[in-house]
Amino acid sequence: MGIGDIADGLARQVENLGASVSEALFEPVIRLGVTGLSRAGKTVFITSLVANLMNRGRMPQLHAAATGAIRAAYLRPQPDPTVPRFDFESHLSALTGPEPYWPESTRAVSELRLSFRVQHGGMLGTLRGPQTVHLDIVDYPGEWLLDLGLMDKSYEAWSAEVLGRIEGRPGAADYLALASATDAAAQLDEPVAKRLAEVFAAHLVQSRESGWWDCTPGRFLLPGELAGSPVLTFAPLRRPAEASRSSLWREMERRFESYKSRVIRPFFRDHFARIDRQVVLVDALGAIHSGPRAVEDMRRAMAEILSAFRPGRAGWLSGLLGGRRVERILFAATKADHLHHTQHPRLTAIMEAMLREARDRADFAGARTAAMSIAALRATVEEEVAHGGEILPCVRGTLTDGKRAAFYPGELPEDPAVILSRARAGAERWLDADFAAMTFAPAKLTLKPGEGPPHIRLDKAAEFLIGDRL
Ligand SMILES: Nc1nc2c(ncn2[C@@H]2O[C@H](COP(=O)(O)OP(=O)(O)OP(=O)(O)O)[C@@H](O)[C@H]2O)c(=O)[nH]1
Ligand SMILES: [Mg+2]
Repeated sequence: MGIGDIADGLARQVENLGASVSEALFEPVIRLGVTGLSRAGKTVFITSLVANLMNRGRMPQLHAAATGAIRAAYLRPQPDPTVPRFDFESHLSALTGPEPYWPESTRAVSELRLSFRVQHGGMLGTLRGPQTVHLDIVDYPGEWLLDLGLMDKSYEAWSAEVLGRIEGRPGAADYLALASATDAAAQLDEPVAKRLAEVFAAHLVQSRESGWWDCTPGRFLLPGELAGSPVLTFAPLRRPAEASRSSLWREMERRFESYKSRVIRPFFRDHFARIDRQVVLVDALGAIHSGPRAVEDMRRAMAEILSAFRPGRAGWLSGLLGGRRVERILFAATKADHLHHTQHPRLTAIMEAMLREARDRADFAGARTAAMSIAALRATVEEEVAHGGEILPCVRGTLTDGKRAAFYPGELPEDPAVILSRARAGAERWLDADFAAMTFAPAKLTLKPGEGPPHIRLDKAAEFLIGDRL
């Protein structure tokens, strides 16, 4: 290597350093957390949001897009090189290709950086010149957020609570039978521990599939590379009168504590602690379809999620947050394209009522919150169908088998209390109506230049989440 090469290398290093320093000093970064339980619509939301921010023809409600202040938006390398990148390109081509399909399920944290070139009008804007604003989008499973509730519980308290709560839920009978046949005071026998964890995890998975939310520990549902490790090989047991150091009970207790310190805590430290804005996606229509118990459960989960964002919560969390806090939280009911627009205000009203209750329940103050109903990718068109002398407001789309069909999901009540009070009363079924669910395939699209994929109120959601920072 010659002197020239070295000098060149040095210059480049300094250049890089210079770039990162100026970036840190002058280029604001918004960290937007996107979460929701599995299948809530996170991947579709991020993909469509980014596509619509890059091609802003369908974003009139995003002020900075409507005024033309956003001159350009482009993908840039993300700041955290060890976090998987959100695979935007593959997801977009799945959704907008010639044979569109929904993206595969994603099971971990991922991240994507979108950078904006912003130039405001007026004298101040002209004086300031163009600015760069970075939007770091962090996608993480809502299941991990709910784990926060475990942090201030001992293994004993958690066990008692879970064993008391799960009776009657799918797969719980098997687990409860196994747990009561197990001697927790006996010496640890690994196959016994493994069997307990497996049957308990199977119950969690089944409960989750039938619409229950509080299915913690979250990694039992999404184990990733931790599958089979001791930190996931525990389950709730009744406390025995006495337990020696080498007993099953003590070992379960140690594993529960490791789960807290080695799984939950690092997630909050590495990902959660740096979020400024948060959107929580909720498949509210899916829950309504599943019935009152799923709705009640969803309402409780919303309170629990909010309490994760409550300033001045548990000491260890405040320590991690170091005075930072999330400024805005949006609860969005996804897949609103399953409903004719005449019913959207009702869905929004249900979300708003739930959010109000969740705020009260979590004694939440601080961040601005909002509730909306949206569709990140509109898969249907509206249609009025005559049926038995009535006109039904339907939506029409392509089913997963390729056939086209019109669909009437049922009528949401005008007063959200009708849904919520029945849910709170622990009813098995809705009183006089049932709400059907249907899965549509994404529609085939022909996008004009400058247009992102069709959506419902994604621009309004973006305005609430990041509009003030652009
Ligand atoms: N009609 C319609 N369906 C949607 C929309 N968004 C999501 N879906 C449906 O919901 C499913 C789940 O969406 P994803 O975006 O993959 O959900 P996710 O939260 O990323 O799910 P996981 O990765 O499994 O946690 C999709 O396969 C679609 O069937 C939407 O805007 N409209
Ligand atoms: Mg996903």
